[in-house]
Amino acid sequence: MSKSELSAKRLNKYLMIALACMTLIVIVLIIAIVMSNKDNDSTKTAVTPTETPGVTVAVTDTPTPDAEPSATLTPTAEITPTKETTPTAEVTPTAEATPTSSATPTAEPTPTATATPTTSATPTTAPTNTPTPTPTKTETGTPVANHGQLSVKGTQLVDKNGKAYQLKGVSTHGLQWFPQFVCLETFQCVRDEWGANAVRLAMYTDENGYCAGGDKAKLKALVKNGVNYAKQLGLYVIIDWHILHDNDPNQNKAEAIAFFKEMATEFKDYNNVLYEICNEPNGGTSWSSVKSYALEVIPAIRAIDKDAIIIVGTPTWSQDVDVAAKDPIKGYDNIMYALHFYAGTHKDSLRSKMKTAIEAGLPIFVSEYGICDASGNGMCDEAEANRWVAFMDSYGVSYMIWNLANKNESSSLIRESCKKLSGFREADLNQEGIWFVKMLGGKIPPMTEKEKEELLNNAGGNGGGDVASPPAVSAKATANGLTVEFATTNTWNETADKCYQFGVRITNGRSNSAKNWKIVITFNTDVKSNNFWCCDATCSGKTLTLTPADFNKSVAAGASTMDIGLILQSKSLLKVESITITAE
Ligand code: IDC
Repeated sequence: MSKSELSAKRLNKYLMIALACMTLIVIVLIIAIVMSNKDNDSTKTAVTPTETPGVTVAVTDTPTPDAEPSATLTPTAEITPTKETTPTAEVTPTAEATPTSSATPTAEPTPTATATPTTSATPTTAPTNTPTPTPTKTETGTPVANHGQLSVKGTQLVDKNGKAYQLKGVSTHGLQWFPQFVCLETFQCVRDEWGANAVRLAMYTDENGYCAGGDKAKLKALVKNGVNYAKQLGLYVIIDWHILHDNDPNQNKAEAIAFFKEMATEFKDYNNVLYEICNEPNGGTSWSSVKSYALEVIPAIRAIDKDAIIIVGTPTWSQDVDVAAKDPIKGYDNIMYALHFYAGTHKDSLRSKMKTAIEAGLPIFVSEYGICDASGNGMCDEAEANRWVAFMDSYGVSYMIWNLANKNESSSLIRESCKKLSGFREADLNQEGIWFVKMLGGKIPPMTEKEKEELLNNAGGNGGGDVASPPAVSAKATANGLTVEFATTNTWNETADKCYQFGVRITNGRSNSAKNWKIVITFNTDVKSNNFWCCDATCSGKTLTLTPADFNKSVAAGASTMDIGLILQSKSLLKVESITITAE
């Protein structure tokens, strides 16, 4: 071995040792790094599917054959179950399904419990929670801000964009009797909580009204304030020259012209005012007489206010629209004709007059209606009222309910016992009021069982019989084409007894007459009756049996009985347990 061979061999040996040392160092370093990672990064241990539920979801949802666990196990954004199973965007009925949030400008921003189905992931829950939409409730902004100056196009009321628009609102009672409800607070409640878009100011001419000894200045101030409150709230407002017992508007024509000139001067630049120039001509006043009155009042208004809607009353308490349709007022735009109904009294035959008139081209405005009888009292007929609403809606007709007051009568929306001016609960309203708010899709707190009971117990607390038509006791049954409706019209306490006044109505839906009808009602407790009319009533324990009087033994096909009623007394609160009707 040469000297050079020897040194090369030695060099190789050193190199091998150096390499071995370096390999050792690298191994030690790798072990150190691995160990330190193991301590610091706990997610690396979470790769075992059994260790965290999150992993199980990931693996089953996205079966990745890939051996690299960290890639499949940490895509939280896509896999998190909450994201997939709560499609908040579709399910939560925000803007469309809960009108409270977008529609009522101020009222209740909190959606109701039923309307936020956060617990359910099925998108079908949204439609079932959708209340009946009404023009005012589905919009943001006030009715007047959205719809501006109204006008008449053909038979239809239209808004500033020429689109069909319905006013659905409330008429005050006589301003001389119930001035307190003409206030910002009540009107705001009517708009935001009840869902109305218009108010009507009923200024009686007779009965201590404007032309019969009433305080003219005060009445005019009420009208002007009322219009300004409505303007402030973006509500439409009807100024109603409320003739009634003074039959013919010509009786006070000069006063009417002066009044409307003053109003038109004051409000010519407002876009929310409508004028109703004669509530209900009656007492044989003919259409030609009404028309000649209108032909003097309309030009007086038009000379000042060029475009406001003017509503003209029609004969027979604003029912003879068919007569007016044959001879309408010519030469003026934006004229409408009043039709008034009370669902307890007026039914199909009045609707057919309305249909005839509209089809003949007459623009109709229902500037007053009630769901009780035409006296403004008696039983409410919700089924008939609903038929009217559907009918008016189908023709795009506007309607204003009678009345915004707390008088002891069925047509007063507010109970006599309620002295509030806003924030009404169901317990504060009469049957007509509750029906109205529901019909408009408004939102008010419902009546609790306790409130129902309290209402009955307090009835009569200030003299007896002061609660009109509490909804506490009512029943309805249909059998063999016959329907019987049984409802409280009044309640009060008498010493140890609870007293209930009931109205009863039988409707014969058969094609032949029904004879010798018999109604049997069973209550939860014993009842007695000493007072009944248009029927015969006998009580035995918990059972009441009603049979006809001499004159109503037979109910014609399609007809309803009228005026059957009775007073029942019991020791405790009444509940109907069963009701049957039979007839030959
Ligand atoms: C009624 C009121 C009642 C008042 C009476 C006065 O409800 O409290 O004592 O007027 O005359 C109408 C009239 C409207 C009536 C209403 C109910 O426009 O003034 O109100 N009605 O009778 N037309 C048909 C019914």
